[in-house]
Amino acid sequence: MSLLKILIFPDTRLRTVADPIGSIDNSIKKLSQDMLETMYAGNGVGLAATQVNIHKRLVVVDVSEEKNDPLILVNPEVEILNFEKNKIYAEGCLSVPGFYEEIERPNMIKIKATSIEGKKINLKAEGMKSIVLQHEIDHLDGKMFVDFLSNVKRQRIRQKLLKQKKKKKI
Ligand code: GNR
Ligand code: NI
Repeated sequence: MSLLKILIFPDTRLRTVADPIGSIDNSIKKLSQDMLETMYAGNGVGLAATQVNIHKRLVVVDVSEEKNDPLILVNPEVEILNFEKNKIYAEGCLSVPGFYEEIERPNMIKIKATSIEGKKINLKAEGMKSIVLQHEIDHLDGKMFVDFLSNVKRQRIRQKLLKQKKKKKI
C-alpha cells in the first residue's frame, strides 16, 4: 500500500470531471486500497480519486467511529429523495486543509454504484453519511464545498492556502 499526494485548493486539477470506470482491473483495486490508506492517514471520512489526481469515478468513505467500515464505490450516482428536508453540516475537505464551513445539502439520498467486486450497490443514506457521499460525488464532477460559500469567504480561503503553499517552498 502507498500514501497518495492530495491536491490542495485552488489547484485547477480539482476541477476535472472524472471518467466512468469501464472495468475494475487490478490497478483500480490497488488505487482503492491506496485511497483508503490515504484517507485514514489524513483522518478523513471520505476521499475521491480526483483528490489524488486520478480522474476516474471512484470514491471511498468510512463514517464509522472505529474506522473499520470502509465503503468503496465505483461509478456512484446520487438521487435526492426529499428536496424539502435539508441538513446543515460543518464540512471540511482534505483538499482544503484547516477550513470548516457550514453547508446546507439535501438530507435523504439514494446511491447507485458498483462495488469493487463488480456487484451492484443500492443504498439509502441520511445524516453525516449522506453529506459525505454528496461531498465525494461532487469531487468527481470537479465541484468542491467552497463553491457553496460566498465569493468573499472562498477568496479568503484561496489566499490563505496559496500563501501556505508559497511558504512551504522556501
Ligand atoms: O474528512 C472529511 N470530513 C468531512 C466532514 C464533513 C463533510 C464532508 C467531509 S469529507 C472530508 C474528506 C474529504 O475531503 N473528502 O473529499
Ligand atoms: Ni473533499
